[in-house]
Amino acid sequence: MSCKKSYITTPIYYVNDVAHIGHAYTTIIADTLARYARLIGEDTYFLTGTDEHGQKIEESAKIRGREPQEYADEISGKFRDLWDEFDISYDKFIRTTDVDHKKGVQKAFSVMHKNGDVYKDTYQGHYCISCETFFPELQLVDGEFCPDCGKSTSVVEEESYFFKLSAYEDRLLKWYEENPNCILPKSKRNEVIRFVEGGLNDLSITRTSFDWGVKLPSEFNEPKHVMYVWLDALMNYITALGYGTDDKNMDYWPARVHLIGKDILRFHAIYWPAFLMSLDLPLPKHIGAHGWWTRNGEKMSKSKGNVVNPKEVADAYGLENFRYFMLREVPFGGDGDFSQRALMDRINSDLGNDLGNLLNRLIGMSGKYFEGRVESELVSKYYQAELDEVQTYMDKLEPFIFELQLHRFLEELWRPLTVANRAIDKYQPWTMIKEGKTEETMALNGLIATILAKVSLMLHAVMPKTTTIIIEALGFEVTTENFEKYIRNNEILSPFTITKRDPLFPRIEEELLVDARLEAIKKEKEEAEAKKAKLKEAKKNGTTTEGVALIGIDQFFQTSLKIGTVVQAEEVVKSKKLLLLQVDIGEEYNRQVVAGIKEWYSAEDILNTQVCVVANLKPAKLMGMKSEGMLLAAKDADGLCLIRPEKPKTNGTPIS
Ligand code: ME8
Repeated sequence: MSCKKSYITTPIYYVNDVAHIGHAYTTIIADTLARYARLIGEDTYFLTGTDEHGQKIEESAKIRGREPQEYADEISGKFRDLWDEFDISYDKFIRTTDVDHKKGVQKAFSVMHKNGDVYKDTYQGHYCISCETFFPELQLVDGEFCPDCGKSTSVVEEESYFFKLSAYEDRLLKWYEENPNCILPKSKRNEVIRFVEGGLNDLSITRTSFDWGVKLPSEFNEPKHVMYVWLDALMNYITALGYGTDDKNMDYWPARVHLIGKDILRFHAIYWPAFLMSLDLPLPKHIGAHGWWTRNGEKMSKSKGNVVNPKEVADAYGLENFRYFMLREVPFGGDGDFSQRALMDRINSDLGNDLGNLLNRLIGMSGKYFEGRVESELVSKYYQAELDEVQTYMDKLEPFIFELQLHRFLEELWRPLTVANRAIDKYQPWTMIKEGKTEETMALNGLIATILAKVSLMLHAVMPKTTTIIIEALGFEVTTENFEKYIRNNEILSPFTITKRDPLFPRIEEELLVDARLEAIKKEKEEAEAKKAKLKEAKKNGTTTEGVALIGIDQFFQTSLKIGTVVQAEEVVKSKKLLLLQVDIGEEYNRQVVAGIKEWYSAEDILNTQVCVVANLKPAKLMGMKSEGMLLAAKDADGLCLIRPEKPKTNGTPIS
């Protein structure tokens, strides 16, 4: 399945949000393919970028009080910075606001029109801004909500140009049939076929309801229309190669693989090939749709606070460990769950025990018995069976990569490591050396080095820096020539002296990322438990949870509480706190109450208002003045307020 030119793409990401683990996943798969293609000597072009037009972006910018271009510049820059930090080996980072891209889209529009595939009409439909897609009424959930994302749709009626998608049904079905691997995994191809067999409507490809998009070519004289964002976006795969401008890199076309998530398969597997047919361009070799990442079994969303930030994971666990984990953990096309436990297990077990330890064992054995020297000349004399076994595994590997079965690729790649670790346990070099079997021991070291060399070369695209360290320790370099030599031609390693080095995968014992959501759940649980314990304690002691003794109803009624009206109020001049009040509580004389409320109420505020009075308190003296009651009040950090009846009540009404 090898071809000379390899053009590999990621989706271009919307600039309405920053990158998360899903974006990183697609990009890392694409980067792995691109690195592998380069290593085996293919002329490779790897494209990624950002999708910056459309109503969704325009609204995101507006909400933040920004101009769309300025906002897009910022978020696009963040994507690019992240990919640079992640060492993503892209050859071009395209932005749909690039002038050349816009020219290319206009050219494509004109060509499709010239070829009779574009016509003008009016459109009425239910539009989901979030998905930038029209949906027929029948597909809406409860007659209103988007079947893809669940958000509310709006009815849009506008003049629009249409693409004759319906005319491509048969040709699309023929393409799927004649190219069983055009959509990977194959199960997804069946879904697409069923969808197309259900019938295709023509596609509205311009909008007049907003203007943040590529304008139509000037010859159309349609200043109100902008291109539909998916037409604009899909074209990036050819405008990046110079379509519509200098055609400079069009010889990379058709793409070897468009990597995407399953959410955007329909656009790539139906609209895109139809557009390409209309443009008389060849169709991509593969469209690879991967599954969805969840976190601890749940969909990731900002509101749940469980979105995995790829940079945080890479910082905590190591970028290349993270790459390995993502590619190894889930079968391509299936959904995957991100859990730190699973990531730690992969690092400690696959990387630490199987790979890292093997290098340590080689360093240890060659250091102890041969001053670090490793020679492979005699490997086949003593360990031909092991070499043969390894070779059968190695021969099967490459197709897994280009069929996007990266989890299988890594699974199979670990078999030679098992052969190596098993050989050490079986032949016991420490015994052999004691028995004077020096040649056999050296050959065993040669076997381990040979297996490590082969595995590291094959693993290089997944873990470039780590494998470079291993390969350099084995005395050679990562080059296409060496790939040919050691993988394709099965040559033996030249003798070399290994140097001691720190373990590549130090053991990880505890979760390194603070999981905000789990922390919140833990805190909630702890609080609930503390509350329960307090209640239990209170029950036992016959108190409230604050330790106040419980009383019976008869005890409560020993307190006489009454509604009263303040009929006279004056400030106690010498006191900062006290007001002197006369309160009518329905008795023949008014009660004098000295109340400590001056900080919050003036005499004027309280005069002629109703209050609640404790009427059977023994009189007391405050600053020499008699007080024959107390007002009910509540005081917290914000200050004090009086407790009053909600509606006017007759003075003296008992409170119960
Ligand atoms: O759709 N799990 O951009 P986008 C796995 N601009 N992958 C995920 C994911 C998740 N939870 N969430 C997102 C667009 N992805 C368009 C593309 S291409 C011409 C235009 C990945 O920013 C996945 O690859 O919404 C998905 O296809 C892509 O991000 C969508 O990115």
